[in-house]
Amino acid sequence: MEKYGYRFSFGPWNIHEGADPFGPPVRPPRDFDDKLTVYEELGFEAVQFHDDDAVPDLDDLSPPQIREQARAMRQKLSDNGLVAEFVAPRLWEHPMTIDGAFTSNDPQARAYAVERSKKAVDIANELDTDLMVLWLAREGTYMREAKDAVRATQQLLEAINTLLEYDPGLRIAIEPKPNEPMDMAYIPTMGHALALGFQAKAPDRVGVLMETAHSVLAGLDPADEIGFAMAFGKLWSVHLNDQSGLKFDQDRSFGSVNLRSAFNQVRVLDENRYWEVGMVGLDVKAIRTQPAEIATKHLRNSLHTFLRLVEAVRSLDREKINELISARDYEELDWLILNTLMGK
Ligand code: 3MF
Ligand code: MG
Repeated sequence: MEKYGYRFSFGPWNIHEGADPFGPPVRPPRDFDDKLTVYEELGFEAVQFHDDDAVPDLDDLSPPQIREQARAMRQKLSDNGLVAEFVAPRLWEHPMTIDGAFTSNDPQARAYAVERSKKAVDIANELDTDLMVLWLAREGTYMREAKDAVRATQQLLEAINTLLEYDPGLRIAIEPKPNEPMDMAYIPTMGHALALGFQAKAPDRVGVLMETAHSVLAGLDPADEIGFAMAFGKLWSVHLNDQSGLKFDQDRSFGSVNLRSAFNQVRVLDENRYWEVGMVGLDVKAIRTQPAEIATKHLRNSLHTFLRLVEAVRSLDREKINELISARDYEELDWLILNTLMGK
């Protein structure tokens, strides 16, 4: 399989049991070691981690115990020919984060969030990655009057500064999402994430992760969100997937809902040499109906769709496109793209 210089990653949560808010799991859990075998089988080279994917129950462990377990995980990765892409602190499940993590109204909860994130940095170091992803899941409101948006923004900045200071080699990629689990999130779009990063103490070490479904949920174009971040050299990771309109976060296979949008995401990534700066992360979930023994096809499909779209982008007749642009014949350009997507 020609990969055109791209490296692919996903997280262990992308092989999951199919539970949703209305029903229990429909597939048995696969243990982590078993999931690791899927990576090579499907052509992936890197693992995305939540801190507790790498070190389970880390809240109950001391920093040296955490480091030791993370080292064991690194060994396991290298035994499987894999590397870690990033570590993300899971700041949305512990009772301390019910009212938010870095922006909680409770100072003890805020302290917990910072301590937990420092542990995630330690894990990243042991896993030999300099990248932390911050999905600010519970930083926002259900009840607008319960929080102060100015103060919350400053608290987020302080937390980021604390982490940058804690590890001078750390890079942070903020993953914006407009809602879910919160009604309204404080960092809903690429613009918000980048603005926060530019204000940080070490702005060169703060970038972003663009997730397709999150951009669609914000009513924005994922390819333009990618382009905006790449214009500043700030796109350090992606969660490519798909999303059918404004509903719950679906994490559908890449390109399966809106192939033209997927094409344009690949186009902007490829034209700007994304393979040189980041990995292609696929944050996709099998739909609930998929039988357990064949529940990794969403990963296969997403990776192959990406590669097929790279081929489509590189096959475009640039001269012809420039002619059509000069003639302002965008209808013909439309037809050219549709034909490319339909296989002529
Ligand atoms: C939520 C997400 C998350 C994040 C992950 C890493 C479970 O909508 O997309 O995936 O991507 O926590 O930051
Ligand atoms: Mg994601």
